[in-house]
Amino acid sequence: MEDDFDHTLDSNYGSSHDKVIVHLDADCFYAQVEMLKNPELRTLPLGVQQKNLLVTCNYVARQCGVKKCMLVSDAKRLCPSLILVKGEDLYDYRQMSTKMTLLLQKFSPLVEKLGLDENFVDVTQLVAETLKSDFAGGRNVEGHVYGDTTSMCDCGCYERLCVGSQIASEMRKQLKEELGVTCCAGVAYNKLLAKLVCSTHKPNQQTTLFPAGVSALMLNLNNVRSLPGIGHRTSEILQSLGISSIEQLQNINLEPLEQALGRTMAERLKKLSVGADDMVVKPSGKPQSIGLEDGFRKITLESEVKDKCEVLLQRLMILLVEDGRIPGAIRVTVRKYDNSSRYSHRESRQCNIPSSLFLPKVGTLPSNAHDKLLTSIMKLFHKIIDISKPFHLTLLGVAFTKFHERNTGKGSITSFLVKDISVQSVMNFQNISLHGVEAMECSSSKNAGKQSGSTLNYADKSGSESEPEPSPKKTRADFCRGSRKRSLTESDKDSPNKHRSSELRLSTGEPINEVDFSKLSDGIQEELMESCMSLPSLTDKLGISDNSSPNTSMSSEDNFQCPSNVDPTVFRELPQELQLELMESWQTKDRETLKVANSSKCLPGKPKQNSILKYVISKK
Ligand code: DCP
Ligand code: MG
Ligand code: MG
Repeated sequence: MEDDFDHTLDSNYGSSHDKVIVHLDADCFYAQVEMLKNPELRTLPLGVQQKNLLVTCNYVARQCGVKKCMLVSDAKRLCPSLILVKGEDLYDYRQMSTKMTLLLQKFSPLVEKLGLDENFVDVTQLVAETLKSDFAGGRNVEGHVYGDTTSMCDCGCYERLCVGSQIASEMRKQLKEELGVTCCAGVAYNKLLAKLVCSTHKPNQQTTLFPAGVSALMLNLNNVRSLPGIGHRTSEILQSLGISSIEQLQNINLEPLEQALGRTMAERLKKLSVGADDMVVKPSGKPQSIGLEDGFRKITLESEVKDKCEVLLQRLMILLVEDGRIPGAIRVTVRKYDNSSRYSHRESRQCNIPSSLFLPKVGTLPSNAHDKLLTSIMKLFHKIIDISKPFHLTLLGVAFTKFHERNTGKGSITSFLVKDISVQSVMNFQNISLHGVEAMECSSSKNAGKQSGSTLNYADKSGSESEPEPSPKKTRADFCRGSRKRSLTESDKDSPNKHRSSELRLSTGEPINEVDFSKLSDGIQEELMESCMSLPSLTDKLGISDNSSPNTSMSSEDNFQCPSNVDPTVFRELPQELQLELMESWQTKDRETLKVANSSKCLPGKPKQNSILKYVISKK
């Protein structure tokens, strides 16, 4: 039976033991965060509720038979003393999630987040470094070992996985000490196995899987749905082929599977069924879309749609500000009630939105951005739903997509213009009323439009989301002995923006006396302009409204002013925004010069390093 499968593949495909992957999953995550916020809850049975569903509960409650994803009413029946907290506002869970991922990035730059409470960490490099050093603990396993350890592989994976288990233990220790969070960990040579073995000892424990235990682990899975990426559709197709168990999947020929699911899917499923997985740990980047959805029984009126969308939009703005990027499009999703079909039918439309809506003041939006966005949302809604006919919706979703970064990186020209870009803070939005926001599903998809089940990725079955993370700042932890150097972080690496700004610097060398803006490369011109437009401080100073109407007073010949140390001809050529900033810097500089006139450190009129002034200062 394996012939069909193997002839297309390298037999080693996805099953080499070279890597060491740690998978971490926080215990009763939302409940843990709630218990950290209110430690008195620790010893009491606690459930976290979204609408009428118990999304999770602590392990005290689990001892009473309460389970995740139960109806609240059932949970209460099982455990009348169950304390319920509302879990609709994901803010604290996200914050903790981000901190967990950041902490893990100290061990390896290869950290992939899955949902809010799980991370894969590829520690292959750290293991290799450890084994290369005079590390003596190479054959001690931390925590549990899954299955058989009598037969050993001779490729060196035993030592590698042992060291992996020690790293996992150190990770869990640090998560507990620094964040107060307990986690389970799974250690194996691929992602699939690390994830699967992680949940074999819960809570707050870890398990290592050696090759000899793989077969037992796979055969002990309840059914094919335990494999990542198998949703209800795929499992129904498999069911129609008479497959529900892993063993059946292992034994079926590739051909019928291929006919039913296509070649790629069929091959991947066959591999997964025997524990083979070649997916790499992909460092989590920012998601392609950020969205919120709200499900309900019935909405039939346009006014209800508008109200729901308004609430969704308000919440979405918080996420957007947290993310920091500027979206280029907005998408609306609806689910229409369909009596005839067992499965929900979603429909989406999206349209582009102007960046200018998101440019002003950091941490806030122009007052009419919300209204404009809501108008776009309703237009999209009307494209999907003909309101002249009766309609029945069971879900509404709003998402931002087509993101681009604000040009605020170190290498960006922006850094010449603004010394301190404030970190956008969600705190500015905390006074938004969350009242009426119920059990919103947060979707943050890397693969907008693709439904889970149609691809075989590690889709998060919990329905939570993947989060954008800032680059790691700290060096890799010294988990055992000897200090280890971390490989380059993203911010260490050269970026296109850095190249661009150095292009500008290199072409000038010493501060030049004349720069003709129009002679700068298109890219740099664009970047300068964009920087001006996207800088909150500057746009504020310029009084740019959301339609970006320029302040015309500076261009008036009558009012023409120019910093004394700048060539007037050059100055005139510059865009008004730059003129304004130069004026401002000049005036500030003058004030500073006055203040520190007696200081020998200060060269009056000399622009600061990295100041845009140095490009336009005339030699006098
Ligand atoms: N979650 C959710 N909706 C679901 C399932 C989960 O909102 N249908 C949330 C609540 C969980 C969190 O996601 O706390 C993480 O999901 P897990 O499946 O990892 O469950 P827990 O971490 O709560 O429990 P465990 O200790 O079993 O990992
Ligand atoms: Mg968990
Ligand atoms: Mg989880």
